Amino acid sequence: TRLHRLLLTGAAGGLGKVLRERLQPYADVIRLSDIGTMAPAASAAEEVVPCDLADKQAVDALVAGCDAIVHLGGVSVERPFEEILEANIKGIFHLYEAARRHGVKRVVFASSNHVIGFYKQDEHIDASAARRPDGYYGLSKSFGEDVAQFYFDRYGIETVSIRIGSSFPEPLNRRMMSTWLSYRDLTTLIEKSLFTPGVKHTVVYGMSANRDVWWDNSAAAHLGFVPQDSSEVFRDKVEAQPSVAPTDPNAIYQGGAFTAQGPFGD
Ligand code: NAI
Ligand code: 15L
Repeated sequence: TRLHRLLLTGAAGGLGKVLRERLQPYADVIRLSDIGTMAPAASAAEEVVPCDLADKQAVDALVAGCDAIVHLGGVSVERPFEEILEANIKGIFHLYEAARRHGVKRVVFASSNHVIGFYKQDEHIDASAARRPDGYYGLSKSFGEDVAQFYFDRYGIETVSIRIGSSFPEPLNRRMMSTWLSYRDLTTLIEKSLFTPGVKHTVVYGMSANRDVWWDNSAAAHLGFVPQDSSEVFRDKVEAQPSVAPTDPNAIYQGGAFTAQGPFGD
């Protein structure tokens, strides 16, 4: 299956740069957007459209003419609330309002494990577990998931909210042995999220086939996502790192260090 025009927000970011290449086969044109610097369009199959997600009118114009959206744009770490409010909270509202106005029927939302970050690492949860956001960032993603549910219930816009674990070239620490999502598996999961019919609002955990996982994806089985990679191949390298104290949030909580960041001096 193939789209005419796919919007990718957050295109200048770590995952956006990877997906700029890897999502190309799924659309005639990929519209790339970010507030940060992007490489110029490499061919007629790319459109580069700078946009601040906090600017409602700009987002409305950005979404016009697109068939589907992969929404990665926003603040991706814990930051003062006011920054998160503009990019993530207002940003996702503007995006869905534009989707409604322009008839976009499918969104893939980069949610985060930080919506459930206060569960402990010895707890096993599925998508129906009550959310336990671990900071302003996690709260904004939790709001984003609610926005996605609302726009489905009210307007029939379908979303897959992917609670991404840790998507980097390799797991960077012991916690990420459980949360790691390879770029290959991320790409497959986004493809499934774009093209599986009838997803309504589906919540799925974005993790590879790692040995010790905390999350159960059976509620998202209809996506047919079968991860191919595993953090296990990096185990020796990660375990050569200094050990983590049992009192360190990185050893206790699913959200790791995010649970102990902030409140930024106010
Ligand atoms: P990133 O920080 O590298 O990319 C995010 C992009 O959003 C940046 O290029 C930034 O300039 C852009 N952005 C920020 N504020 C903006 C605004 N007001 N208007 C327009 N663009 C704005 O993050 P990364 O790692 O590429 O993550 C992409 C998405 O996936 C983010 O939404 C992040 O929260 C989510 N995610 C990523 C995980 C990972 O392991 N990489 C884990 C969980 C979630
Ligand atoms: C996230 O949500 C962040 O965007 C990413 O930078 C990582 O820190 C990741 O979570 C993680 O929990 O490892």
